[in-house]
Amino acid sequence: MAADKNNNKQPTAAQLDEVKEAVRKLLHQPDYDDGSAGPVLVRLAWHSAGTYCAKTNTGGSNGAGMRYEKEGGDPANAGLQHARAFLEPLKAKFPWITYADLWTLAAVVAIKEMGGPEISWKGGRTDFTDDSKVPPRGRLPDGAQGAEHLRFIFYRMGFNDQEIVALSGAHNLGRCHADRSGFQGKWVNNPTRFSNQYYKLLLANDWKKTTLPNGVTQFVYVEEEDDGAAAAEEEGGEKPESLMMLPTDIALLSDPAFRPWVERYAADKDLFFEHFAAVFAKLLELGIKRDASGKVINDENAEDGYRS
Ligand code: DDH
Repeated sequence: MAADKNNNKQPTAAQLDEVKEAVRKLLHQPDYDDGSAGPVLVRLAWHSAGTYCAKTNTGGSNGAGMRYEKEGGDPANAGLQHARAFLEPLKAKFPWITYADLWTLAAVVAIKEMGGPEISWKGGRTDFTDDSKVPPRGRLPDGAQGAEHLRFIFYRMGFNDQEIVALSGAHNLGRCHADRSGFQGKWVNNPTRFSNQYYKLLLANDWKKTTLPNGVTQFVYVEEEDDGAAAAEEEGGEKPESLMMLPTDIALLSDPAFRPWVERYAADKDLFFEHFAAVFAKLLELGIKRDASGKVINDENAEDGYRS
């Protein structure tokens, strides 16, 4: 009898715990960026899901299309090969999990481990077996643009203004790399600790437009040198790195519908954590159809999610 594609074998809780533990163990990467694989893993999950188009029901985290050049080679995804490489040994160790599930689960584990909220995650995503269903390039946001672009991109996925601001709080984590996106620097002083610092800094500082040597425009804030920093410098320590914001981050401040949410999240960390957990879980589910029991309903061309 032909296998029922909707009846894919789900991993046990114990099996998933093993994967989660393995993700936790790989987060500490002393020679990579700020010492953690966490931020780039979060970005991998976001870019895998952020291609979703509600109108055509295409894109989204199902399929793990970034393994193919068509999506992986999108300049918007530059640098995410590092995230995929971090997870490759886990895929080898736990071959029963699909890439699409592993990438999304890793982000949820990383956010929690970096001090963020618990995010609900469901498995059952499948991996495409060729690139025919990989979404077209150009669906991810361009940091050089403004509020209109943010709405164009995120409304396409089915998000509203509040959700756009909550999702943007992921920029508490990680940094920009000139050789990946053209932008340079981190948003907050501790980029491996999940917090609402991003919103506080957005509001508190006077962000100055600057053009980098590569011609890219971003916003910077150079911290006033306090006595501590001056002393550290005298002792041969390094000057604190100036923080940055993308033009799209600054758009959250100037837009009348976005700004009140920036203010609320800056003032109330618990509210931000609660809203972020909800919106990140929604992001990871875009385009995934489930039956009443939560099992993924595959279409006829997809591979089974789980193989023993
Ligand atoms: Fe982002 N992001 N992002 N971002 N993002 C970059 C880095 C990281 C935009 C542009 C950039 C989200 C939304 C937006 C993370 C998570 C999320 C970089 C730097 C650019 C550019 C890449 C590089 O040079 O390596 C823009 C534009 C938007 C928008 O329009 C709202 C969202 C929604 C998330 C999310 O996770 C929910 C993370 C994490 C990073 C840090 C990556 C790293 O390697 O460190």
